[in-house]
Amino acid sequence: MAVLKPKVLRFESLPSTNTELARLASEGAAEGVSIVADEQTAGRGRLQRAWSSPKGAGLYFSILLRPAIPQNHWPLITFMAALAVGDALREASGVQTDIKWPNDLLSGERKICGILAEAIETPAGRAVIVGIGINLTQNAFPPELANVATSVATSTGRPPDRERILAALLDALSRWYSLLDEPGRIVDAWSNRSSYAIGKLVQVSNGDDLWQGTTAGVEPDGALRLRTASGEIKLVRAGDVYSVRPSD
Ligand code: BT5
Repeated sequence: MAVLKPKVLRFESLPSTNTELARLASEGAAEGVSIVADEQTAGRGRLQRAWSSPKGAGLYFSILLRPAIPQNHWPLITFMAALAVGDALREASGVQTDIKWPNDLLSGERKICGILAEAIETPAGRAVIVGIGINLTQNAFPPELANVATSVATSTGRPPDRERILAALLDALSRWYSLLDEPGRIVDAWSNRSSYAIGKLVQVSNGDDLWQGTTAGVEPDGALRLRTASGEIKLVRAGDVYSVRPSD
């Protein structure tokens, strides 16, 4: 069982907490070293997308992990982080969340948190940087996020307490990380908390292909099972999932 001892470094402003932590990891930083920044000037999502990170409006956090699990289970690191964020938001601010495969937390069907797990090579071996962006307020969001994003302040109607959420997140990450070598427990817990795991009509795009189907659970390695209209099961390992209303 892996024991995680987070150690938090704080910055006023960084291009990206993931990028800075990757730099520290390449210089030999230990597992558990974490970064929090008040703002990011080049916050990133997947596929070089931008993560809006205005000053004071979010918890912009990254943690360095060196998991001793088989490579094919590494997608479960994103699952374990999503479980930890869900716990932290519930415990520290009373926000209930849904998980959208593979890396989003939703509140009221809008994105409140995104997770970016990036594997890197370091002198001490392969490592992963898990970046977590939680929206605390949304006053400074760009207009294009108005209909897709939400924040702790909007969900609760109260000013969010960043330090309390951070403390709860560190505790929850330590708890879930210790279960990473029991993939079945991570997948079961994730499936219980995700309305996207089973029976959801969705479209999945992975750049080249667009599929429509009904979700049919996740594989032990985190791949999403999609049942298409012809009854075929496709395994989705990367892509974006969109909920579809039956009349669409
Ligand atoms: C993600 O990517 O959701 C991963 C986001 C990870 C951000 C954290 S913050 C700390 C660490 N340092 C970094 O540089 N990154 C990590 P993806 O699934 O690709 O979603 C990106 C999309 O979400 C964008 O294209 C926008 O549509 C939308 N988006 C951007 N900023 C957002 C925000 N603050 N809240 C909600 N949605 C946002």
